Amino acid sequence: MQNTSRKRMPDTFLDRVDLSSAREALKSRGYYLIENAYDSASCQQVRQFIDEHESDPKVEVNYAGSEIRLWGSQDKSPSLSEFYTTSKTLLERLSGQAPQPHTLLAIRNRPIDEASQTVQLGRWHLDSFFNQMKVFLFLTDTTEASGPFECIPGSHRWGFKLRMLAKGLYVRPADILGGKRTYQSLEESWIDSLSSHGYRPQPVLCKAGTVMVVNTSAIHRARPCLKGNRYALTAYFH
Ligand SMILES: O=C(O)CCC(=O)C(=O)O
Ligand SMILES: [Fe+2]
Repeated sequence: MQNTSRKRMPDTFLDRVDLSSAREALKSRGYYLIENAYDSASCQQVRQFIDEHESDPKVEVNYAGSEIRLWGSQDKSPSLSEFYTTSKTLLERLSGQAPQPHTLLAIRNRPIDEASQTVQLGRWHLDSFFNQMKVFLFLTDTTEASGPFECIPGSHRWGFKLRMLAKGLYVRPADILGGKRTYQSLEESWIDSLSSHGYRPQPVLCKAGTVMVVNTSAIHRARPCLKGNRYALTAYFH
């Protein structure tokens, strides 16, 4: 990642990505990890950026103050802009099509109040029924307790999605009136029952500096953060 104080060439983790392995993992599992994409100094610099912006008027605060979201972060620092552009190039190389820019989210999670059910439940979802790629950069080591990204491998496949659609589990007639799709918030009990059919949620545990490309039409969530801090960037495209 480009350092704002000293000019140097941006890191090119792109050239280390094995595109055919990445495509294969995205097809079979729904996500692909690129370890050591950024060094710890770059991660530290972005964490500092997030902390410095926590009181911005436009910051989104969720889960009883435990989560802050800074949208449009690609316009707020050269290093974040560089990550956004690199993510776009990565998706372009993977799919052969240029994605349309949308936004870069910088997010920080701190431990939730474990007594509160409302901040824990209702997190499982699909971003979209149709395939959609996002690029994450984890800025802290993710652990079982830090609130890792979790997804159900294989749930991004068309066979799975169409079965769920046909069973009325993803979209319901009432969605038209409510303006929200059923798949935008899936019941925990249903997620539990999927495990007995071999579709088990898996946390993505990795080191700070790891990049993840993920198809967010898979069932996924950010597990509630119970311990430590969680900082990440998420690049969105259309
Ligand atoms: O931050 C996360 O781990 C997941 C958030 C999420 O659901 C998303 O970005 O689509
Ligand atoms: Fe999501």
